[in-house]
Amino acid sequence: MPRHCCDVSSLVALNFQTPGEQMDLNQGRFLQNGLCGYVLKPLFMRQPNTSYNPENVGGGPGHRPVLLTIRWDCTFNFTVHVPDLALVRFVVEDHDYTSSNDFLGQFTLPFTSLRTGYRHVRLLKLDGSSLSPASLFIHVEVTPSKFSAESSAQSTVECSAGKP
Ligand SMILES: [Ca+2]
Repeated sequence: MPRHCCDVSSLVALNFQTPGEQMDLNQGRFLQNGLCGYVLKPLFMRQPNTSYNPENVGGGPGHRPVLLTIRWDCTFNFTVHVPDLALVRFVVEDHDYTSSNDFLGQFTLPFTSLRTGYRHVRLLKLDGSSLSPASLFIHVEVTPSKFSAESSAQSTVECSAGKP
């Protein structure tokens, strides 16, 4: 098969019978295009001789680190290295001391679809159906990252002392 035929598309096998994180990520990826099943790769991945390397967090094509700050009960800081490819997944689990942390709801969306400011994140059940009226009320902030290749802290969580 000529090389140019292989560059046209990528096929991914996914078991659509099993709900879970992989299905959530898949649906989140295609959310930005109305779940039509087609999303164009970013330009840095479509160039014939791209040197993009997903394991290179120190630079390269598509690498433009930003700091994602989510405020809820706590403040969560994440360094996002390649925003054009990143997905953000909110997961809510119960938390008790007598059983495991059971899944309650989730919502996954592309980082590029995330809007800043105060937002309601509507939660979905394990099967992808709505968990209405359950939602998260959060504050989203995106700022240029001070990340450097030598820096080890890529994500942090800060909670106020004395909160109930
Ligand atoms: Ca539990």
